[in-house]
Amino acid sequence: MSKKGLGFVLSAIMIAMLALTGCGGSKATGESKSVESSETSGESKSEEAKSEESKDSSKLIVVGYAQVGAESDWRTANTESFKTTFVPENGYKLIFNDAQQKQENQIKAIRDFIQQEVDYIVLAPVVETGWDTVLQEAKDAGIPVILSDRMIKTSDDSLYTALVCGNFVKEGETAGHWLEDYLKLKGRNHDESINIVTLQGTIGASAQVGRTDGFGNILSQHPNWKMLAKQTGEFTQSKGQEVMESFLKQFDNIDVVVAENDNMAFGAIDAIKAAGKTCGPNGDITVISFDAVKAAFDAMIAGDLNVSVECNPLHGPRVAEIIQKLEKGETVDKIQYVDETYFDTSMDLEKIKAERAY
Ligand code: GYE
Repeated sequence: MSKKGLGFVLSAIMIAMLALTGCGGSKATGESKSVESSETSGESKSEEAKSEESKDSSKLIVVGYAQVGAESDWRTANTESFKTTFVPENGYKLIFNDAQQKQENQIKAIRDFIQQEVDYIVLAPVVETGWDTVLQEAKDAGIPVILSDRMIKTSDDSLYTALVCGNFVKEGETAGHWLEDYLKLKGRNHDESINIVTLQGTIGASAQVGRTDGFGNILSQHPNWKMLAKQTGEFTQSKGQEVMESFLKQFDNIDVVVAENDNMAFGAIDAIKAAGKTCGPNGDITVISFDAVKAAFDAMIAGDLNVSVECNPLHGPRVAEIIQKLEKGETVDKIQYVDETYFDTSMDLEKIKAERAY
């Protein structure tokens, strides 16, 4: 049980004792909701209400989230998912930190969380390596760490309690299989060279490593697929555009661009158009990307993007479920991959987009 969990039990016992001695404690527990609503209505509170409120906030499970940054639409949806899940009404207090894509900032945030004695630390690790020291510090402080979105490389799996993320190698393989099918459909045979460039994510991020490796697994089965160049676009639209501009200057024979997220694909599409070329199902260059955020559906509907391999950012409720189980002393699966699919222009995209949350 977490320290706050223990505090909850202790304060429950105290409330029960007050009720037995006739001090009105049991009535107060029932009033906690109205205390919250008087807070939002801005009415002045009685001393009793104020003291109930502080009891209430001491019951909240405190979660520190070391977020990567705000580099993409996916990331925005992920942040939103945490901010709407870990709210007082659900029994949580969230301490949110945006590390601006820098590992040193995430390490500092984790140390701050330890100092603040949070109940749980959630980490979306910007890169895979370099976490052992700080996670050992969290372990020594008795604070469980839940990895969300990306994985880490460590020789000591006890440094984290659970991991929930997309299966990035599988996503990369899905992209490769999609290209196999697409080329077949287009009647492009095995003798023809298929020239590919890749806009990679943040180098060393598990989302980058997995997608690059997964696509590479399929590419290695096709001697006619040529990887002309791979370079990072840092998962951002502006960097994606910049790198694609330089690829287009270096190579005049690009058939396919693999962008390791949607935002880099949007940048690549702008660069392709600025270079006087066309892309998408009816264009010169086939564009493959990952995430499948709403703007990717728009780009497919507009005929600029061919396919987006899904990566679901809504990890807030999944992490909350893990925390609830841990609070009850139940065991949780160490690694949880989210089921994912892909979307391309052969589908009814308007309909699918309307049903999606991000
Ligand atoms: O694909 C990208 C984001 O880690 C899965 O990070 C995530 C990736 C996502 O910036 O858009």
